[in-house]
Amino acid sequence: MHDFILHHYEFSPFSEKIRTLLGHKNAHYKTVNVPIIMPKPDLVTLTGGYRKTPVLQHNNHIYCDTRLMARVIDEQCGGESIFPSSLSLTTNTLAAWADQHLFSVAVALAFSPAGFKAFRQRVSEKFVEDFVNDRAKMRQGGSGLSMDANTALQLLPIYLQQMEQQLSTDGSYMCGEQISIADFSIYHCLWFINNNAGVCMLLEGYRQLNLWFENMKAIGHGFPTSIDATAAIDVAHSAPTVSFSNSEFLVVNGFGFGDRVEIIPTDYGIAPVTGELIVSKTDEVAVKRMDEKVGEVYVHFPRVGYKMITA
Ligand SMILES: N[C@@H](CCC(=O)N[C@@H](CS)C(=O)NCC(=O)O)C(=O)O
Repeated sequence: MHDFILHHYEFSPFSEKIRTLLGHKNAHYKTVNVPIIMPKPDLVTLTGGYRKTPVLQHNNHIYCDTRLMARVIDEQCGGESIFPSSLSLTTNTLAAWADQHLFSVAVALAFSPAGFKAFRQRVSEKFVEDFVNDRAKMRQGGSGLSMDANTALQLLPIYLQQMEQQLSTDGSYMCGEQISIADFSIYHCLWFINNNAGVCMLLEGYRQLNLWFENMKAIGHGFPTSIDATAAIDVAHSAPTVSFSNSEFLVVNGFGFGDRVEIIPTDYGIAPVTGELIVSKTDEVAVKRMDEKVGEVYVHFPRVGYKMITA
């Protein structure tokens, strides 16, 4: 039992990455269903502004971005690490490529004529309109997720073919015989494509890759129990406060312990989170913030994909 609370929604690919990782670790955890579009008042109360999905909560610690969440889960759940040291650069780089680039391909396919038609058939017209407006707003001022459908249709078979070749000659997983973060990051993108009846056929015909996909799917989601957002907020509120020290604090770009800062995603959904900088490591920062509803919370981010400015 690790007391994790995953704030997610079912059809979110990045949530699927984390659900599958929790499944791989045989974890028992709680889940809170978050709205698919803004407003998300309960989630934003916890994060202080970050609106993306998923968010991982551990008592009064709030982890934004699956890049960091995956490391936290891997460390706290134990078992064989999905971050093998001997393949550190290979697995992390491949995962980052999938989370950014391959995800953009998957999103572009979801918005392609065939993908969008299939999506429309599953939801109401009103939801389609609200969803499109919400995602357009989320992209404003950002740089990510701008690929067009033709580019995606051109790129996908190249990548699938490369995966097929590698899996046919070099072990059951993306980086060899051991499952790694690269598998989870590639999986959620292909899962998203596979879930869309208008584009799922693009994944057909790659024997080894389909085997790998079925193995990843068979991992499942572990042991989730659903709770409501109020219960999650209560968990944060009733957790004891933590006193942080600057003994392992890394000064980067002149930002010191206790400075008031804003942390902002650099790709899309660029809402800032403001607080007092209390954790600064190689690829993790966290701010302390106070909220009437949740009390004192510590909001953590990876460094990759985020920038920090003085508040
Ligand atoms: N870099 C983020 C990306 C997360 C992301 O883009 N999630 C999508 C859903 S899968 C999202 O936030 N969409 C808008 C929303 O849910 O509000 C991560 O790794 O967690």
